[in-house]
Amino acid sequence: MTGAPRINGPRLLQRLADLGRFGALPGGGTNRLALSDADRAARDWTVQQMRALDMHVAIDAIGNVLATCAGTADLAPVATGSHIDTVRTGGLYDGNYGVMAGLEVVAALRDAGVRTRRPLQVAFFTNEEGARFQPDMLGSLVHVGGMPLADALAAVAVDDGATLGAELARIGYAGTAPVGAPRVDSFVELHIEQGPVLDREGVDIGVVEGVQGICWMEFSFAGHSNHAGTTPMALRADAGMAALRCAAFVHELVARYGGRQLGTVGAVTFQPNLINVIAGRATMTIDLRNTDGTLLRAAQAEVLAHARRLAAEHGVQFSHRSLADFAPVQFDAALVDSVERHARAAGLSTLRMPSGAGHDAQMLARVCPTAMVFVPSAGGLSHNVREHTDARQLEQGANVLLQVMLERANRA
Ligand code: HGY
Ligand code: MN
Ligand code: MN
Repeated sequence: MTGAPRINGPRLLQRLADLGRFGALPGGGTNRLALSDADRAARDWTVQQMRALDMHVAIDAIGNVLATCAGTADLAPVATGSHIDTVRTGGLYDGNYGVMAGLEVVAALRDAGVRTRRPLQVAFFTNEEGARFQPDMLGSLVHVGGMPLADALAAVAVDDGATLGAELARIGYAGTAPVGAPRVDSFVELHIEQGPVLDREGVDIGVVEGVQGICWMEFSFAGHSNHAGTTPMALRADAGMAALRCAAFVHELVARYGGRQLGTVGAVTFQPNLINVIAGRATMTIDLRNTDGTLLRAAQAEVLAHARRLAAEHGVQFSHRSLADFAPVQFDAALVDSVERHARAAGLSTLRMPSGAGHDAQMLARVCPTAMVFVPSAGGLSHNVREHTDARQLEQGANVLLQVMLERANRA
């Protein structure tokens, strides 16, 4: 053994910069939608990195990539990882950091001549973001048996109408490894916080105790487009107005619920979307989140009921579909304690907190002991090209991941 294993910070940063080339935006940031050409290139490069570390790489039927380095015993692996797809206005770190740090853990252990008892696995999961296909965390959801493979392959891209299955085949990632019942001992995901808490409090490590519930819906209103100047208000079937008043209701509901209730209307489309034409159709997305599953359900029911009332008032048809529906998740207490213990042993400040963002870890928690490690996001920015985390913080987080995985992989 050549000394205690330590993360090689410059090597981790170099991998993150190299990965950032795929889908790089001119002014900085990343646009790497799931199963796009940029995603294919990033996948190919990451698989190359995995193979260069002598890891066995398996690609499953939903395109998840699972790289494993053997342990001294043939036991279920201790896994880590995240995603390398991004939103259109992504940064360098969301998801990418967890995958590159996982590879750095493997490289650091190899440098130190350390072979763990249990195998170590580094994964990246398909379509975590949900920006192109829904639901989000689709690949890890299929991985753990939470969504039938056929349903996932039939998912339709919001940008160009391609099916997920066709896109997987097109980029060469329609793998053969089975999905639904993974052999995994535990899962620890390292991720940037993507929120303001750690940065504002000046805390080094977020000890994540769970993930809040997520409810994504698409609402559609269908009325009649007509002339904006000649159609009396009482004779209108204005789909656009119904949608906008529904968005205003979401804003009012969140203020009324307070606490940890969140509500976002991220996308609204009108047809024909012209200044002097009453909108005949309006489609909108609604993202509701809460750490309390009961309150989240109540918020969802209120928003749906109000949308129906608005549709009746405006004389328009209303329809909706669920795009994602995940209950809040609690992580494994012992593994969460391990994250806190190793962070403090390294002299780092810690804060226990829930995750505001969805993560693949919330899916792995269905099948094995799971925890997450957060590092600060400068200014709380994420899903934004200016997303940033200091090099020192990135290295600190990776060292905590290394120690947690090492302890877990070598336990009796
Ligand atoms: O939406 C989310 O929380 C995640 O980034 N997919
Ligand atoms: Mn992420
Ligand atoms: Mn994200």
